[in-house]
Amino acid sequence: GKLASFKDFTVTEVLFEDTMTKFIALLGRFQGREDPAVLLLSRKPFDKTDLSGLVGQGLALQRDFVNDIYSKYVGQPPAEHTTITVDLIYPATDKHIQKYRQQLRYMVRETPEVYERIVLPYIQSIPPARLQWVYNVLEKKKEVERLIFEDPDPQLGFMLHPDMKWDQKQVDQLYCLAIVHRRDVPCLRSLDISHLPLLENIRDRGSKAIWDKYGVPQNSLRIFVHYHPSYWHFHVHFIHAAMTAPGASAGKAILLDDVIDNLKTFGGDYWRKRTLTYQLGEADDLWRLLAGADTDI
Ligand code: M7G
Repeated sequence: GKLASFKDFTVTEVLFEDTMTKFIALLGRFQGREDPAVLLLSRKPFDKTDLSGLVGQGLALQRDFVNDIYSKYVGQPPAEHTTITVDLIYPATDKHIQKYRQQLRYMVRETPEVYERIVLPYIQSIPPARLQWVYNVLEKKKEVERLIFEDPDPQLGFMLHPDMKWDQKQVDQLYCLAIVHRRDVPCLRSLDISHLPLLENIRDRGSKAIWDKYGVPQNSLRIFVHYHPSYWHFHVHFIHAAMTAPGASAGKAILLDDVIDNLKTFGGDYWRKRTLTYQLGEADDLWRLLAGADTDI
């Protein structure tokens, strides 16, 4: 890809840092520009395809201590092992800044009534421009060369790409995203029995495409949707079962198998009738709407 540098970038705030996963989110500005930018930096996992390069000749060592059979060093690996992943969101909206800022999380119980009265109008008020990247993908204006699989059917079809979170280097970090062609399904709540063929198609043909391309079998895939998602156009996450991702946790992820099985077992209106419990950050607009509303959540 293209090389660039952020030399005119000034950091104004550390939004979030996770020392365990080696991830930092920064807020800042480019010189002479009004709009804020969000920069996400993460360290890459060790490159297991070049282990000898990692610990061989190139690794400069400084000894910290030795005690009997135990010793510790500070190591400087060769440059190709120290690259980081950088995601830039520019211009960043308040929503992006809120999403990455360290904040308290609350659990919300969303009844169907709360969904209809508060959440649905909120979803409908989101400017369509937020989904521009999704439409760019569906219209083949972006990420064309990254396409893994497409079923072009307007009702049952979807496109499968590597998720932005995955650098496609190691299959045990696999993260792919299926985006449906139809534009009338914002989320889990919109699903009824008529969507079963769509859901099963995504599960079966998505898994098959991942097997064909990456050799990862379906029983090594954690396939789920988010409720709430960040983007209200129906999509499905495919990640390697070996991975622990924050987005795969309770209060956020619902397995696609459960989405399907509940429709089959309990009826087509299952996801419309249920109370759904999930987490929201206190900086989220929706949290403020729900917390301020005259209702039990
Ligand atoms: P989500 O469940 O709406 O929200 O998932 P989340 O971001 O809170 O998980 C959207 C998914 O789309 C995430 O896994 C993102 O990493 C991914 N994603 C976001 N953008 C802007 C892009 C993009 O431009 N390209 C691709 N391939 N994936 C993206």
